[in-house]
Amino acid sequence: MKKANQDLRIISRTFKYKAKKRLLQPYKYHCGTWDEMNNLCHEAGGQLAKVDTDNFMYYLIQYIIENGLDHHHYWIGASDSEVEDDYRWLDGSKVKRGTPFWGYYNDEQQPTSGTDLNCVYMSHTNFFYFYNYDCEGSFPAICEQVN
Ligand SMILES: [Ca+2]
Repeated sequence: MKKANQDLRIISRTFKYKAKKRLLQPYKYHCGTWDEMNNLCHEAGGQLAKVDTDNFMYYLIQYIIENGLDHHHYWIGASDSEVEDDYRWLDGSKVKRGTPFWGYYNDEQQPTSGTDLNCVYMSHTNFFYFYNYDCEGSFPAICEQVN
């Protein structure tokens, strides 16, 4: 229960942030590489979102759908650019593997290995599960306020 409250606080904080037009955003109209979008988040006082709990992911996806933002993939703040196959959030913490975070592709659960696939997005064509992809791909992003 404590955990749930914590996640709700994150959500309400990001809602407040958006109200100030500074945002948590689904950046619906801006697309860019993972680095470009993280820079855009920085300019807004945040960073690419850390989607590290199932509960936060649930409310985030609900928010995306309720606001009609569900027609895009979104970069989030996870990558294995530093060490192949060792996915980390921007604060250096480990990205959990498996269900309920990662999607399914070609008979395998993501992420698939490959130094050409180092950045993570949430897939609108697959219920916003995580997929890894070329960091030079062009997607909108979900930014999160940084304390
Ligand atoms: Ca990789």
